[in-house]
Amino acid sequence: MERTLILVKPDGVQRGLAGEIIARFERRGLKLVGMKFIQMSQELAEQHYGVHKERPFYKDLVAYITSGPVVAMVWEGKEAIAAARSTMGATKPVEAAPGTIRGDFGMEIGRNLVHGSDSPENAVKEVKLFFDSSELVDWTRNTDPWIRE
Ligand code: D4T
Repeated sequence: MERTLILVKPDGVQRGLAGEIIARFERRGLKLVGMKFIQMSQELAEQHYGVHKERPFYKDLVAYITSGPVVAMVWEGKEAIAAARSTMGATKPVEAAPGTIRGDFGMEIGRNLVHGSDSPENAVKEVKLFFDSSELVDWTRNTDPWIRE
C-alpha cells in the first residue's frame, strides 16, 4: 500500500476548487488518511521545493506556494502515487487531458492547482515534512472490497 502527499495549491483554494479537487481523489477510490489547512512558511516551501533550487522558476514557485493557504493531504491506496498523478493530469495544464484536474481547471504551469508526490521515496519524505505520524489515521473503509481486489 502506498501513501502520497497531495496539496491543493493556493490558486485551487482561492478559486473555491478545494472541494471539487478533494472529491476527485475520493471518488477515484483513494483513501484519505490525513488532511490539514495551512499557510506554508517560507522555510517549509523551500524544503518542499528544494530539488528545484537551481531551476530558473524556483523563486516564483516558492512565492506561489506561500501566496495563500493550501490543503495538505495524505491519500493511501495501491499505486496511490500513479493514480493520484493521473487524476491530476500533466504538469503543464494545456497539455493535461480533459477530465483531469489540471485539464479541466488549469491554463498555466505556474498556476497548476495541485501537487502530488512523484516517487515512493519523495512521497515518504514529503508526508514526513507535512505530517506528524500522530496526524495520520489508520482506519478501515467498509467499501474497500468494492474498490480493491
Ligand atoms: P508538482 O511538484 O507541483 O506536483 O509538479 P510536477 O511534479 O507535476 O512537476 P515538476 O516537479 O516538474 O515541477 C514542480 C513545479 O514547478 C512548476 N514549474 C515547473 C514551473 O513553474 N515552471 C516550469 O518550467 C516547470 C518545469 C510546476 C510544478
